[in-house]
Amino acid sequence: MKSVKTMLIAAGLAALMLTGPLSAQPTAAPSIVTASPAATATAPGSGQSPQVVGSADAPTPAATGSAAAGQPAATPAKATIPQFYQPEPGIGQPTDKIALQTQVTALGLQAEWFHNVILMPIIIIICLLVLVLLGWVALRYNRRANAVPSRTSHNTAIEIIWTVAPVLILLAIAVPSIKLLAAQYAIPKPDLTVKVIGHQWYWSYQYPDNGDFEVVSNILTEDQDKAKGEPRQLGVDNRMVVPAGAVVKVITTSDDVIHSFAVPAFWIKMDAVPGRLNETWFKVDRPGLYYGQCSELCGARHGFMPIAVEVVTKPQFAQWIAANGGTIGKGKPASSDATVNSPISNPTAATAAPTPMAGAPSTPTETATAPAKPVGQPATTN
Ligand SMILES: [Cu+2]
Repeated sequence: MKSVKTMLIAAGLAALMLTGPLSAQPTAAPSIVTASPAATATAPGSGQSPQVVGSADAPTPAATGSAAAGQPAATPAKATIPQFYQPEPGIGQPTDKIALQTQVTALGLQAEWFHNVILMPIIIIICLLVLVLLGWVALRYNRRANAVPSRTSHNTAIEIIWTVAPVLILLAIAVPSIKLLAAQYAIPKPDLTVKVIGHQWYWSYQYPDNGDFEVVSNILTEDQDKAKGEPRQLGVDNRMVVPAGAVVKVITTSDDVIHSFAVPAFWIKMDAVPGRLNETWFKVDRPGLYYGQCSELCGARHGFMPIAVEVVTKPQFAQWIAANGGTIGKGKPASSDATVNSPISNPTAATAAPTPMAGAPSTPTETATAPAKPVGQPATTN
């Protein structure tokens, strides 16, 4: 059985090398070969989620360049998993204006203020000052206008000014900057933990607090985007769903190369590194649909692994958890409890999240992805 599978994968690889010179780099070939035992080892570990088994195998056929290869695995779930919100122009997706996306988290608003009120005025003033000085020097002190130049070589007052002024400017920037940076890393007590795993080239989301099911999220085709009214190349078949008003801790990791989980409207961007757990967080009060993209060049289809985060009400979240076969709290069916994410009803939230260290797999969550770690050889394939 195993050898048949290995032969199939080997045949696929041979075809890949003949047909796809771009993706079949010499470094990629051996690493995918080792993927065959890893992929079979992954299947039992993630046995509770049939979606995973199918899509754990997906990268190999997907490497042939067919976007549809990753799709069938997730299709069975699609019919029953509810989607609550439609995309809204100007919210959670790119717009025509030259500005940051509308921020929907407190940190995002803080960052937007820092950008608009501190950084932009300072840089505009500096640019204008330099422009005026250059123009003044060019016009007033050129050879014709100023045939006999001054011999002055030092001016203590000016030297003090041009040393002290930049120091003051840097201090004015440093204070709000460091405050913002610190706030991004000070994760409040989470109401929900979601483990985000990057794959070449799709995302999967594990919900360790809710029965540890996994959602596999693949990009939609352009026709599907049009039919569903999703923005081009941002629509996905299965979205990451979180409740509004909950502190969501996001743990990022990868099973092949380095990806980066970024949602501009939340002001988050965190690398997903194989063999490591990084963490970030967000809290969104406004229900809606927000898009992001992988933001670390991760291979041929890097541009085709969008992120769609749906922020829903708590009853909707309970409904979504139930539809995925998950649980609320310890073993309670999701549908019976609307207070999904209060830390009281969900005591595992704080403890389930592993600390962000690379180490031996200890939780079921980790063992599900750990066998795939050697696959990527990230340093070379990225
Ligand atoms: Cu990526």
